[in-house]
Amino acid sequence: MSSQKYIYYHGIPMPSEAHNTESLEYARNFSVEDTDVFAVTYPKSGTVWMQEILPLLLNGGDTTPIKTIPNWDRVPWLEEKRLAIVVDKLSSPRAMVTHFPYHLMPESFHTSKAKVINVMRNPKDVLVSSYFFHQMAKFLDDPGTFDEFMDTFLEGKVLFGKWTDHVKGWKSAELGNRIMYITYEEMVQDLPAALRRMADFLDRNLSEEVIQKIAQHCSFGKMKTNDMSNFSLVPKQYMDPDKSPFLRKGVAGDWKNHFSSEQLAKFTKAIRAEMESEGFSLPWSLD
Ligand code: PPS
Repeated sequence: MSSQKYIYYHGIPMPSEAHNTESLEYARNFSVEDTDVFAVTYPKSGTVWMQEILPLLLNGGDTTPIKTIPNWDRVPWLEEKRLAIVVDKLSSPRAMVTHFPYHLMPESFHTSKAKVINVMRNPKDVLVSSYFFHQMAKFLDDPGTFDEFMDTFLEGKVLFGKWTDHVKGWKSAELGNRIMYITYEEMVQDLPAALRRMADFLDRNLSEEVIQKIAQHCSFGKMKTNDMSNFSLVPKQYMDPDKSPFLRKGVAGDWKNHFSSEQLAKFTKAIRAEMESEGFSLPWSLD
């Protein structure tokens, strides 16, 4: 991995464009409040979707934040440089996202009552989404061929390290009823049902009308045309939508259009080997 493009923090590569030593230390020492809500994701698993969903669930469906504040300032990444700049402007309850593995969460997080929604996505679709993202995000390494990138991904030489390590860490987190697990696929299949589950978890009593309104505003089509969420505000030299839009396809199962049978066998074998000693099963079939 190019040494200029990534900073290593506790052995985990993160893009230097958005992270530096100060932002990472700031995150580690961050003072978490009991009312904070974190959406935790491995990259390309639904982070930006949660930046749309959380403000709406927490404020009862008021669309002002999603229409007026860019996603990175509205629901900032815990570990990124922007957090220190916008933290005082966050309304309470604060919503943040993070790609941090569980063991890097701030100390104050562990003693707080802050809640976590962990969104996991089928790793085959994570790989495909990440492959296209590496083509459009100029601050990341060129992914090479899909075959090469699969090896890079399986070796964990990608932003935030191995997918399996991230999932294992968060799945075994001992957070009791402070954590809720959901998959990207459940959200794609029935967004209103996913929103109801999240609203219950966050102790928000929302009417069916509000749930439907939130689902509509968080649909892939609506988010794709929301300039506060589609990264069109980012200069082309950093993110080039002509190579691939950030909101690319928004479906489950696109991997079927990209994996050969040999690649599927290799990918499945590698992920299985990493997961076999775990006490939980993945919510998707790997075959
Ligand atoms: S990042 O870079 O880690 O913040 O990326 P992340 O936001 O986690 O993941 C990007 C993928 O999420 C898809 N996405 C959505 N899918 C369905 N519906 C909605 N509303 C939605 N919003 C974002 C986005 O399109 C990326 O997936 P792919 O497969 O590339 O389309």
